[in-house]
Amino acid sequence: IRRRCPNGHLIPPSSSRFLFTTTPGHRTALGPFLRISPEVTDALSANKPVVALESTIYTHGALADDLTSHLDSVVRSHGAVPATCGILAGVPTVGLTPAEVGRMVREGAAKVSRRDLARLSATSLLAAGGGGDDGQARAAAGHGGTTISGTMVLARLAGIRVFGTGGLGGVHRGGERSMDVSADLTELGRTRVAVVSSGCKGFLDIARTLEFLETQGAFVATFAEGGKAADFPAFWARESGVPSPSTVRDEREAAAIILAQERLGIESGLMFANPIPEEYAIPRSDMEAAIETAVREAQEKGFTGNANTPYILRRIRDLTQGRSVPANLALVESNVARAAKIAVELAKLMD
Ligand code: PSU
Ligand code: MN
Repeated sequence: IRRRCPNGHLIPPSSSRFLFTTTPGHRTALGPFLRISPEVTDALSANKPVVALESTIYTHGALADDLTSHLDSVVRSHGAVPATCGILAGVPTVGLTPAEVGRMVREGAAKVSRRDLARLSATSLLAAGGGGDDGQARAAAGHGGTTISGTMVLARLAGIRVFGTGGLGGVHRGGERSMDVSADLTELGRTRVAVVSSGCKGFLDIARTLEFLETQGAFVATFAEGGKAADFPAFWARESGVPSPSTVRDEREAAAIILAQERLGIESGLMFANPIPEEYAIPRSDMEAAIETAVREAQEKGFTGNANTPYILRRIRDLTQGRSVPANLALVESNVARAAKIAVELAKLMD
């Protein structure tokens, strides 16, 4: 049930609507909590295709925030509605505008995975609780760029089934000792959203990443012509030396798998890997020196926890600027287009 919030207290001046969660057995309104833009609200209630997009790629990744409007238009050009997710001044939001993302980047944002969502969103409850100092609570409310994990949680809550992005987090090299395993992987084990990415970057341990996803019960497939066998892609490279557990030939097949998963009531997520367009691909060996430098420096400088990946991403980008940036842009655009096409096919199958 989606309604306008009856309590004027927290509604921002815009006409944005809020979601009342509809978890079975929990039907009472939890309050004005998740803000969903009017365009996304309308698309969802009319069963039109919607594609979730993440905000960590702008706040802590290697992409510039001026790409937001471009990715939005890529989604639209394929007949779907874009829904960038993140936390804006303490309000978990689905359907951030490019200007809002720009504000988050300018003013600074925390990196938000599943574990961080509640803390950043809690400020709105303090303001609503009465008796508190509203202005103070609002001033303390921070921005959050949601990772794949954080974005999946928000997308699932809003009812969005498909999400397009760049690279998936994974098991880090040496992860069997450090236990640095991205929360993206456990999220795929528990949250039914289909993620389209170019696999994961070669600074990760791709073989262990796939082992972990298998244990988590996350479906993994790679787009391959004719559905032939293929590697799970390594971001800039189409080959990783690690075979993908399965392949799909086109968006329609991917959509059917997403729908079957839903009909079966399986709550885990799905990972559709989309190899980088051939003409932009960079051989693994060309990136290896930069990767090794970045991973070594991160270790020497003590970048652990959620600071590790952002350091490595930016360092690799700086060390390989000329080559990696155009490749990064091309693959994100290709993934987002693919996600939109999947969402369109899914809407047709559900009609
Ligand atoms: N890998 C990339 N680009 C990215 C990320 C990973 O090639 O932008 C970001 C994504 O938001 C991903 C997050 O969800 O990093 C994973 O971070 P961690 O390894 O700390 O879980
Ligand atoms: Mn980590």
